[in-house]
Amino acid sequence: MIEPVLSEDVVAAQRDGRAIVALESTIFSNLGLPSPANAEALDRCTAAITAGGAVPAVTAVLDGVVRIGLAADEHERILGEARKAAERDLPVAVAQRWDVGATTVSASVAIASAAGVPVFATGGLGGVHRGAEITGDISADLDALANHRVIAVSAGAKAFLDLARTLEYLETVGVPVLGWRHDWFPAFYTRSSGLPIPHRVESASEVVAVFHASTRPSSGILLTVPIPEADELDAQLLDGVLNAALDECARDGVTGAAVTPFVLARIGEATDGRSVPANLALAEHNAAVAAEIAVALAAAS
Ligand code: PSU
Ligand code: MN
Repeated sequence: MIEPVLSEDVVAAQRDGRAIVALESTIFSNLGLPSPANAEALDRCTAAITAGGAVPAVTAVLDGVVRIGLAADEHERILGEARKAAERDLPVAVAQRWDVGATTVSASVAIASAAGVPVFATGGLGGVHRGAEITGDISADLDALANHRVIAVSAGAKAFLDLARTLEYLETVGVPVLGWRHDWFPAFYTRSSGLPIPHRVESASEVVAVFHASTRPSSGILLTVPIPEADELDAQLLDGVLNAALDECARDGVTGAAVTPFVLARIGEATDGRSVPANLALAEHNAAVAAEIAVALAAAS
């Protein structure tokens, strides 16, 4: 079984019963955001968690070792070239001693739960891809939430996915889906996908109460937080960009794990960089909300 190596910060926080928020590393690598916005995203997310009274704990595989909590001078290793590591890739990354494995949401929640860190923040969750009825492409992020005891905070998922099927899938595998002071499932760059959220919550203590009332010993919950209003992008502009990027995938044979990084890169180019500040703003906001949840959870334990 994986045995993540915890940083001194994380060990000390656990000893003292202080709040911790886990982060993934794919979003901060060349697979998630262009340079230098990726470094800014990492700085802003970790600063938001610290300002919220919690300890940030970035997950990654470095030199074949599964880690949670990186030293500041190790952060730059995940900012460059990295191999995408979903949960099922972790054993391979260890056995083959990958230099830098950038953890996705599925890998991160697996690592966080193995390390006893119950709160995790990201930008956007993976989901059921459009056309999954043909390709079968359903992100491992969804099953990971059903199988690891973590509260995952995300701005919903990007609209290049099939968001209605993503919600259906989460329902099937028994993951509670909560909306942070919001009635709609958010679509990452926009506050609403038009799909109603199963359950609205108003406070961190309410999220903690839901977590404590779980029916399964090793399942997580998804807390969706809409992008702040001031940072929201235009839905129509995005629709055109997403459809063009998906057409390009189909034409050029881009499939599987390559789809998400490909579409993310096209969105960045086609929105003339406007998507990048929005992405940073929502990731930072999610990190701040996650810190609030982690503080409430630590106080309740
Ligand atoms: N969505 C984003 N930004 C990202 C990702 C998704 O808006 O960086 C990354 C996350 O790491 C997520 C992964 O866990 O992509 C999902 O990839 P796939 O669709 O291959 O499961
Ligand atoms: Mn996939």
